[in-house]
Amino acid sequence: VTAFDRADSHAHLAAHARRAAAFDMRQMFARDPGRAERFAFELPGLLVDLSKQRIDDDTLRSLIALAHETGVTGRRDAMFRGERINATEGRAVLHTALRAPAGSVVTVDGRNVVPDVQAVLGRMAAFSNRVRDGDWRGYDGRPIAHVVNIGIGGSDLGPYMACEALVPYGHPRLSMHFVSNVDATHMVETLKRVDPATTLFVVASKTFTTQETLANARTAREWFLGRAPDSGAIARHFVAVSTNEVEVSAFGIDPENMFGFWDWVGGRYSLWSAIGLPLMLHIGPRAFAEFLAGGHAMDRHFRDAPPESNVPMLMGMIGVWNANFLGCDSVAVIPYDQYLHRLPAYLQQLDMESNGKGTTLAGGRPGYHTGPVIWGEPGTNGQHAFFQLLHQGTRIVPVDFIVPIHSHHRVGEHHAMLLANCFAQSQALMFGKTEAEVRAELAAQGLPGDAAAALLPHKVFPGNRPSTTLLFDRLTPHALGMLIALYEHKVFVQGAVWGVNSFDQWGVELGKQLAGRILADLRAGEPAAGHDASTARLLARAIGARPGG
Ligand code: G6Q
Repeated sequence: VTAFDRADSHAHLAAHARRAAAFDMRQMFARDPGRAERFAFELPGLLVDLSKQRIDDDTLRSLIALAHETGVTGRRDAMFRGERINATEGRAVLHTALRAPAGSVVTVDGRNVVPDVQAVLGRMAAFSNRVRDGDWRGYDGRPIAHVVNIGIGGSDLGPYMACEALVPYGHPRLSMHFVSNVDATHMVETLKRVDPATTLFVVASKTFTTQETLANARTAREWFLGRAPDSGAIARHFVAVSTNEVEVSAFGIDPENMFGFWDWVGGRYSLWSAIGLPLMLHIGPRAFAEFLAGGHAMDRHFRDAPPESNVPMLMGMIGVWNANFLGCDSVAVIPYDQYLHRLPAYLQQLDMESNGKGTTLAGGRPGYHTGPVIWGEPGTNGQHAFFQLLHQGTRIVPVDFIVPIHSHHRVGEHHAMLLANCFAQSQALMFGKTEAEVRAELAAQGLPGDAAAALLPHKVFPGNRPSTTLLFDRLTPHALGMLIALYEHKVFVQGAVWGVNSFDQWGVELGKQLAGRILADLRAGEPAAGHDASTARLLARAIGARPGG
C-alpha cells in the first residue's frame, strides 16, 4: 500500500469522482463566469488554460491535498538538493543543475557540480563557434556544412526535437541530420545527402555501449575512411558526447574531441547537457543559453510557487485525476506548430519511460494505474485523421493543445487559421453538440423527417471532454526551454504521486538481452535450442531453413 492508496484525499477524490461523472463543463462555464480566469495560469510568455478540464474548486483542492499527502514537494526538494532519488540506480537526478546559472551551487557528494557544467558548456561554445564561424574545417579545407548526430533514445529524441523546433534560429550553412535506427536505411539514406569533406559526425551516447549507436558510428566511420585522404581526418570529422572516456578512445575519437556529462543526467533528461551539442551547433551558444534560461525559469517556478499556482504541479495532478479517477488511459499531445512535429515523440519517451512502471519505490505492485499512453501529431493534421475518435469515440482522451500566438511566418492568413482550428477543437471537445442542436441544424437544412432521424445520432457530439491549452507567445529558444522543463516536472509530480522511480528504465533491458541471443543465432545461421516455438519458427523462416528441419 503506497501513500497514494493511503491518502485521505484519495478516498475523498474517489467519492468526488463519482459526483464528477455528472460534471457538465458547458453548464460549469455557463454558471460560473470566473471559471476561465480562475483555472488559467499565467507565466511569463505562457498561458496555461486548465479550465476545460473536468474539475471544480473542490477537485483542485483535493488534488493539492493529495500531492501533499504523497510527499510530492519533499521529493521535489530532494531532487533539487541533489539527493540520490533514483534509488534503483543509486544516482542523483540533476538535470536542473544543467540549467542553473553560473555561480549557483548544487552539490553531489560534497562537490559543487555547477562549475563542471559551466566548463563543459564553455568547451561546447568554443567548439560550436569555430564550426559556425567556418574556422573548424574539414579535410579539404572547406567549412563544415552537415552535422550528423548518431545516437538513439535520449541521445537522439531531445536534440532532434529541439533542432527541428528552432529551425528559424539555425545557422544557414549547417544542415542537421539525425541517425538513430539500427536499420541501415537510416544511415544509408542520410549519407547519400552529405559530403564527407564537410560533414561533422557527433557520436552521442551516454554509455558508449549502445548497440545501435555503435553500429551506426562504425558504419559512418568506415564510409568516411573510404573517402577521406587518411585516418588522421577522423579528428576533424568525429566528435563524441559521452560519460565514458575509455570507450570513446577505444572507438578512435580523441578525448580532446569529447564533451562529457555525468551519471546524474538521465538519458531522456540530457538535452540540456552536452547531448544538446547539435542544438548548440545549430542555434549558437547564445540562443542555447536562452534555452537553458527558459528551463531554469520553469525550475524556479516549480521549486518556489505555491501548489495552488504551480503549473507543473497542477498539470501533473490533473493528469492523475484523469488517469486514476476518470479512467482515461492515454493523453494526446497536439502541437499546433509544425516546428514542434517531433514533440509528441519526445514527450512519449519522457513520460512513458519515466512513469511506465509497475513496481513502486518500495518494491511492491501499485494497485492503480501509473503512466498513461502518450501520443500525438501536429495539428491541424491530426484533425483530418484521429480526431474523430477524440470527439465521438467511446474512450475519453484528454488532449494537450500547444500553440504559439505568433508564427515565425507572416504568410497570408495561415496563422489565424491555425489558431482558429486549435481553439475550435478544444471548444468542440468541451461543448459537443446536443441532439436538439443537431435536430435544429438538420431541420434548417430541410432534410426530410426520416432521413434526419436516421442521421441524428451520428451527428451528436457528447462533449464534456477534457483538454488543456498551452498558449505561448512565440516559439523561441526560451519558450521551448520552459515548455520542455514544464513537462519534465509534470512527469516528476506524477511519478511522485504514484510512488514510482521516474528515473530508471529497467523495462528496456529484457529485449536487449534476448536480441543478443537471437543475433547469435542469426550469425550462426541456425536457431539455438530453447526458444519458444513461435520465435524458433520466425527465426527459421528468416534464416531460410524449414521449421524443425
Ligand atoms: C533514456 C534512456 C535511453 C537512452 C538510450 C541511449 O532515458 O536511458 O533512451 O538514452 O538507450 O543510451 P546511450 O546514450 O547510453 O547510448
